[in-house]
Amino acid sequence: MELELQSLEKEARQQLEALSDSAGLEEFRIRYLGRKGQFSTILRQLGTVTTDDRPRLGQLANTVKEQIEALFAERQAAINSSDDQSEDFSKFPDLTLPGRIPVTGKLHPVTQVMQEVCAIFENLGFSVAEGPDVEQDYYNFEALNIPAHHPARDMHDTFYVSDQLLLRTHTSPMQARIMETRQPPLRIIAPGKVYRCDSDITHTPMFHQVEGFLVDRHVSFADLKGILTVFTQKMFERDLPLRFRPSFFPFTEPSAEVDIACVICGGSGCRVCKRSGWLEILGSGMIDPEVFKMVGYDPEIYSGFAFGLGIERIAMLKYGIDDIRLYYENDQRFLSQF
Ligand code: 2NM
Repeated sequence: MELELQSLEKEARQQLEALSDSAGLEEFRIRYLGRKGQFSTILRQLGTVTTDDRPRLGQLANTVKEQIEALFAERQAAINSSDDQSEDFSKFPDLTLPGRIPVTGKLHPVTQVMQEVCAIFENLGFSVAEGPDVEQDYYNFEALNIPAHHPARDMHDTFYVSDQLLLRTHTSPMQARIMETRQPPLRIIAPGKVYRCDSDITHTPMFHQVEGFLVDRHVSFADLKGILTVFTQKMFERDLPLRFRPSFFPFTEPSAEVDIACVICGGSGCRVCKRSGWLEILGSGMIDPEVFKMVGYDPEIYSGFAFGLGIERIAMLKYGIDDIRLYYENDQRFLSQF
């Protein structure tokens, strides 16, 4: 039995050395130290040895068992702490992973196109003027030759803040304010938000405009054609055919709407241009002498032209966007494309 104990001790020490994980530890514990383990089995055999040998062998067996238990505890501590260490390592960042690309913000497509339009006119010598969104009835209508009850007010149904205060329906009130306070020669563009009671796939109650005007001595319709031709060529990045189509605005006479050959079909007719081959991109005209009289300019000395364009519409034509409401839904799948 003494020999048996010695070989068991040797075997257990070797096994302990070889242990490397907690599953192995548990297997070891059951096999040697458990209630039905090898040491318990030997201790149970003590009953079969002579009463003389029993105390010595019993003590020996207990000492060996205690030593193995101590070694086991040591091994267990070592393995658990190395397990902990590998867990700690897993908390470190994996330096082999590809980096995260930070999401950088960018300007809304409407803002981008607005800045592009302004840049083209600035390069043609125009200055930028911004004014209030809440405007007086006088500057929005009266000063622009649209008196109360004039039928042209129908096209500009808007949101009233009070009897004489409203959300501007175009940015031309700014032009009237400038003409009132400054003398020609003037080349000004007024970008900004405008408001109309309108809402469907081609109209939102708020949209963006850039309106511009040029006043000097001897300004003619040829100057208007020249400036607007250069603008459309720069904006659409090619030499598109243009059409000046007679129209009406209360503040210009004569007036013309400017069409470009359809950017989708090239002029042969499609769904976008409603089979006409042309797309309307802006309104324009020679400033009406009545507007000059309202702001105190002598129409015998000065003449000028003015124009207005809708930014959302220009951007739709430029990028082939088919529903104006997409601009204002804040959907990243749409916005991230620009
Ligand atoms: C348009 C079309 C035609 C326009 C007129 C003026 C002002 F104040 F000078 F008279 N500003 N903008 C104008 C002229 C705007 O938008 C379609």
